[in-house]
Amino acid sequence: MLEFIQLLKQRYQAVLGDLPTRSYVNDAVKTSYQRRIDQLLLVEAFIRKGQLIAASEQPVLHIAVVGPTQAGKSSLSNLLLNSHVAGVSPLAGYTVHAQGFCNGISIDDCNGLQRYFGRFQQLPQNQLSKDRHDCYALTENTTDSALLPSCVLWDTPDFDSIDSTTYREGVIRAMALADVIILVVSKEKYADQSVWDIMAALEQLQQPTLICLNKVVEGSETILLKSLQDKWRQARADSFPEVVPLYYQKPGGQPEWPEAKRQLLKAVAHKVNLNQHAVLEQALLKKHWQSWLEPVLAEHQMLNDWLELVDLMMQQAMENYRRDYLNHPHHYETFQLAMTELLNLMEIPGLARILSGARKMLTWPVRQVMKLGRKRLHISSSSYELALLNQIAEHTLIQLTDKLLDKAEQSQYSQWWRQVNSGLRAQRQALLQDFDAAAKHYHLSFQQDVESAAHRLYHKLQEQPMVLNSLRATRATADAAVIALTLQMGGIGLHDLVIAPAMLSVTSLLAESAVGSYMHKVEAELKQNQFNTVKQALFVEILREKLLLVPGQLSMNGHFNISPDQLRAAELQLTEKRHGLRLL
Ligand SMILES: Nc1nc2c(ncn2[C@@H]2O[C@H](COP(=O)(O)OP(=O)(O)OP(=O)(O)O)[C@@H](O)[C@H]2O)c(=O)[nH]1
Ligand SMILES: [Mg+2]
Repeated sequence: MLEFIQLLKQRYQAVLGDLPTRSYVNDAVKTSYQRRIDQLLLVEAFIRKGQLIAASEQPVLHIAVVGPTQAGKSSLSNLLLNSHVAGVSPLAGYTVHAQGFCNGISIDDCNGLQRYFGRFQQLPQNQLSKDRHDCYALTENTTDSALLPSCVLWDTPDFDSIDSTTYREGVIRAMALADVIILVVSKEKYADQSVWDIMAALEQLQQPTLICLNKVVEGSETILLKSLQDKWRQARADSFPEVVPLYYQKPGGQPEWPEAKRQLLKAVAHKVNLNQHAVLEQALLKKHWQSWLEPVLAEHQMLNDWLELVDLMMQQAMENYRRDYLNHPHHYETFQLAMTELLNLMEIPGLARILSGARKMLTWPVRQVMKLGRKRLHISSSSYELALLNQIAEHTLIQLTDKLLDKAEQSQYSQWWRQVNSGLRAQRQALLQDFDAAAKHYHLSFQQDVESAAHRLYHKLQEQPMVLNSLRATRATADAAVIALTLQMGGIGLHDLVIAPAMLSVTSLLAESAVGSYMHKVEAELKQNQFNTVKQALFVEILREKLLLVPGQLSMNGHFNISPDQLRAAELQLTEKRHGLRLL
């Protein structure tokens, strides 16, 4: 699951990083993507926290001091630690790294922390640099604290200053690590939306929480408390935590911990329950799962729409092919070609003389190859079918472009459709060339089927010597045979066949003869076979397959590119039994 969350987070970051250049993407999308990245960072860290707990024999208690800039987090950390280890400054956004201070424990007790922080490097506090944010510090505090239990107290950066986006991940990691949260707010900042967004985001982690209301003037806390409570209730459903008011000291002063609350933090620490972690982790994942995957699922839907669109176009293309070629009375040349083969086989008297000269000179195999080679080249170049197929392919791509533009206009994810369209435009030429090459190949190899149709007819005719002889005897057949020969020699084009009256009359002679119904059967089978071959070899294997690859070749950054299989595997992990509990 951790890997999937990381992948999803990286994809969100890449997609978001790709957005600014596109003016039509509204800010709401950016904001919601940023929020999801924060949620993913939080859940990623929370899963790592689970691993840390599982790997520790005696888990260390972690307390994080969080809050908006200048609220007094570092000042409060010092107060709690009874020291001056945390840097305090009137400059906003002063603390930019998570800094842990070991109280009552040693750094050695914190093994596994580096693993928790992953790519963040642990450095001595004095080596932290403002220029580098992917690090944190861990320091042993030597002064005794009367307020804290044994723990690591984390002073954290703010999450609301302008620069905070650059070091936000450190804050999130510290927050997910924390068993106890101390929220520090000053009276100026407690109502800020950023504070309550964070508090809402942490609700699922169910950390015992304390609110420190800093810089308050004595006597004003009752009104503030009421308002604070309202804010909490708007953000979270769990009970309102204890609030510790820290009164404003004269300039340069420090917050002061109330005497009556000296044991408070130790009491809060007792409420920590690490056994709940796995359950909370699942609940957190479940809470956001649908919203995180919304654009991923939308992409899957679009891929599916694309598939359906391509299939529809292929279907239309095949309908056009059937209407304009296979079923077209003037253009269907393939069967006529079979008829010319038949005429060849019939060895029409009179023609033998013309042919025999050439035949005698060549032995059969060479003769056959010569004949086929020359004929096939010639047949391809003059084929109406080939020209039509290329025209249909071109028309299909034009129609696809139109449909893509429609989709881009209607869809919430217009960018995806636009990019598919430019991908298609970029590949158009190559697609048509591949199609043309495949069409030529089909056309040549289909001559075998044409010849076998001719042979079937010829065998049938041999069973009917009367028909065969009367055919041989007609003038029309002799004329047609001459046309057939002329075709083979390259004297006429294929398309001339279908309008040659002699060819037509041979066809109708046969149709009316005893082999008429057989001839229709052969023709129908040839057509069906041809339809299937063209569909498979050209439209399915070439055009459709290449079109379906177009979305996968889009620039990675603008898209999630998480496959349905990857998603399924992750969802399986989400629903599988863990620790004997089935949550989903
Ligand atoms: N007078 C007075 N000043 C305080 C008190 N608490 C904090 N300050 C001042 O407020 C300023 C900010 O305090 P910090 O503790 O650095 O605040 P922070 O929340 O850590 O701020 P960042 O690190 O920038 O996020 C400093 O100048 C402190 O001296 C207080 O109780 N009284
Ligand atoms: Mg600070």
